[in-house]
Amino acid sequence: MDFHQAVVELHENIEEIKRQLKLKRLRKYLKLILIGFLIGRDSDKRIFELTANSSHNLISRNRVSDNEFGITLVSSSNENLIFRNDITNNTNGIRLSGGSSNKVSGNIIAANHVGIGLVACSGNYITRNDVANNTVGIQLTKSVQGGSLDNYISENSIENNQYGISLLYYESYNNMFYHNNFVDNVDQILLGHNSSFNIWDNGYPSGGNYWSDYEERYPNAEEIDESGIWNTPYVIDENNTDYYPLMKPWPWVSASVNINPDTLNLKSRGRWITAYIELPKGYDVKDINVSSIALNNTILAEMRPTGFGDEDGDGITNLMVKFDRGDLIEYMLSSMDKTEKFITITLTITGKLNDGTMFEGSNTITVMPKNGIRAGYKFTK
Ligand SMILES: [Ca+2]
Ligand SMILES: [Ca+2]
Ligand SMILES: [Ca+2]
Repeated sequence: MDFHQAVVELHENIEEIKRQLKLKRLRKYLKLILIGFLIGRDSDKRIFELTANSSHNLISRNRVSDNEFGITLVSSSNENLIFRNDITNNTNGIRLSGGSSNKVSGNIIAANHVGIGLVACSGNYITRNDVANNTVGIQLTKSVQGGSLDNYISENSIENNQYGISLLYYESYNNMFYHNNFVDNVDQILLGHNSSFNIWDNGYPSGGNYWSDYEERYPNAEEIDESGIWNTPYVIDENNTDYYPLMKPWPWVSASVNINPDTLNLKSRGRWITAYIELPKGYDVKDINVSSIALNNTILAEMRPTGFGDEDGDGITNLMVKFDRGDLIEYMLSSMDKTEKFITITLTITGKLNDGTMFEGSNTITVMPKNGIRAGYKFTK
């Protein structure tokens, strides 16, 4: 099955699961939140363990720290999504063993012994994680079942680890690493004496990875045309070369987003909902391509009206865009439990700058699906 299709189905599955478990209510009682099926929590400190053959689970928005094993997927656990967790100070942060088509994305993985460990697994997607200050950032290793092959590791920030990536065994090969930022790891990549072939770029002009030690190693390198790619490959060893190293860190800009109204009355006749988007230092909201802006990958921003201002008065200019309120309400009604009295919904806005740099930011609003909101009613937590 196509992986993206699998993720779509996973999301659909999740909505059904949430309805069944009424996790919205459980959320406030749980320190550790798993959205999905059953997870063991036993005395040898395996906090989140999906047992063998566990598939289509979402593990999201948990804080996992000070465990021997943080999040573990045991053999043949496939097509799970480990998304936006905060994983710190564990011996093993995330460990995938023997599974495939799992997606590990958007997690903060810091100060673990091994941040993400892949053991004898193939065809997994490790993307957009922030992997910093671990002994080993990402480890691809073997078991008696074999090595780790054909995994995609892209758009991660891999910074200040002792070893950025560890690939010690020749049984692990044909993994693809591109659009990652390797910044100030003591050893960017650790390979064994007997290494195998892995892919370190996505061809030209898409490019390979950003290496913080590049200019020190290749002081005479030059840019290929105006591609943002160096003309001299970054050689890791004889089987591992990034042929198209990036001159600048891969951009994935984190935007600050405020969506109004904070509470959405589903009976309201208003025409729009409004989003105020700020970008971090070094980026200009005037460079945002409005036609690329979408809400939850579903609803496109209106081309007008738009505007610039400083809605929250913090001195940072925002772009204001509008979304059709009817479209949003329709989208929400199709995806939520209408028997709930109120629901807090996270809305994620994505878009691109004119140069192709992508940004993303989220904000929550409250919705009262059943009764709407009486005039003057104030919602307090
Ligand atoms: Ca708001
Ligand atoms: Ca702000
Ligand atoms: Ca502002």
